[in-house]
Amino acid sequence: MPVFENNNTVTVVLGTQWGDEGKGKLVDLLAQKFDICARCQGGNNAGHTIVVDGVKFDFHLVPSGLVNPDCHALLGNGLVIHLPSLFDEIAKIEEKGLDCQGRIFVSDRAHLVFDFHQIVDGIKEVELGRGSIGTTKKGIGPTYSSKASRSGIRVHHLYEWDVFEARFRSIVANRFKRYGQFDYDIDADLAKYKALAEKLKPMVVDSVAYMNTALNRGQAILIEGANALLLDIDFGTYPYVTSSNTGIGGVCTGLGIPPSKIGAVIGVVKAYTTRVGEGPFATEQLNEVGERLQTVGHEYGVTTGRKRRCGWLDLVMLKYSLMINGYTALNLTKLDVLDGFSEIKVAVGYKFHGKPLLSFPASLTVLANVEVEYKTFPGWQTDISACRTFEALPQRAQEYVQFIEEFLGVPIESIGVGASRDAMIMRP
Ligand code: 2SA
Ligand code: GDP
Ligand code: MG
Repeated sequence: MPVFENNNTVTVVLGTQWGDEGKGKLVDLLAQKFDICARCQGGNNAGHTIVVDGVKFDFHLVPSGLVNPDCHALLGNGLVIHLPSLFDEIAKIEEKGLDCQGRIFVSDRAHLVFDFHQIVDGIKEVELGRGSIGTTKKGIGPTYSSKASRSGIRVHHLYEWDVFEARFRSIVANRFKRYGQFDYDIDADLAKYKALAEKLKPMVVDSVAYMNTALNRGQAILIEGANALLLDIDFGTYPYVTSSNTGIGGVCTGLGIPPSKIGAVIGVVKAYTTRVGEGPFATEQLNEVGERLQTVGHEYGVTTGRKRRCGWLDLVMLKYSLMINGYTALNLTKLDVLDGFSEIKVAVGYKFHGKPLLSFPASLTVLANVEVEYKTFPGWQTDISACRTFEALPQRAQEYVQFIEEFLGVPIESIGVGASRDAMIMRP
């Protein structure tokens, strides 16, 4: 798999659908050959599961490349970070035997998520009632709102305590005005952050200098996207999206590297589609097919434990995702989940009021009412979990993969056939 094109570009892994495609597993696998693994957006709404030698790791804020003991991890300026959750996550990873000391770095420009942001996330969801987004309630939207409205608090503010305290008191007072006097101990939180600032200090870096120096030195850098393109604040199914740019644009704005430094862009595609949270989902199967995908694929949220909604693969959506992110290669995951199906469907077109749609619609009213045109494939009904070459796959599975590849015009260079690190077919 040609993961680097030359030493001075970064390799990017992005989610192509609504998340949980298996990005963490690919990042962990690739990271064995990288010096640095960096996250550029999101927060601990993300959940990435990695299984190595029977040990399961759940990553939320920490980049998934950390399982490689020689890999350093960077949380870039585009992230929103809840410090207590970051330290809990590091403690849990270390309990599993991974030494994180001196390997995790945090941008001084990243924004901080506080408990009041998480409380506000919950209140906003209640206010929305039947129109709620189905957020993870991790405070992601309220923190990015603070950032955009210029009242946010960044990591470097922790080391200018007077500025930190003044901004903190002002933002909480503002939230009380808007959402009522919810239960919140400001002084206790300030004391907590004074201690957290000291704990964080050795990890704080100027991430722009860190990234660009590493690039100039020719270090191999892997960027791990969180969430996925259809959850992007601009290009996703707005407003049922997260609050960051989850597509390729977020790589530059979230790390401070120029677009010319982007090399391979690997899109991770689940062999079917899932979504957590609300919002239209054209190929959703509210029937036995959906239930079976959910059960066989163990489709539960890594962060919230919510059941993921399931449906067939949607190539109309993927073409749109490809247009925006420009994938140079694809990783098809969870093909093994389709093993037992006698027939497998793939969306190849949308019609609205009888007319074909030329592109993925912006309007959710349109998306919720499209007629989906499917191509049906006969299932292979064979266990493929032990296959390690493309040729070892049943003919029908090969045809399914080749159809996706030809429809999108992008090579599928790796295929997941199980959750563990080694359950991956690498195509030369
Ligand atoms: P938020 O919390 O403001 O980012 O939620 C806004 C929408 O974004 C969706 N979202 C996700 N979708 C898939 N996976 C995510 N991560 C976890 C996982 C999710 C979980 O890996 O399983 O545990 O539930 C993730 N994070 C955010 C969310 O469902 C809303 O639709
Ligand atoms: P991410 O958010 O994109 O990193 O994906 P998640 O970790 O949230 O969800 C993907 C789930 O599928 C995890 O439980 C993985 O262990 C699992 N997984 C990844 N690839 C495969 C695969 O090829 N086959 C199977 N059966 N499971 C996989
Ligand atoms: Mg996930």
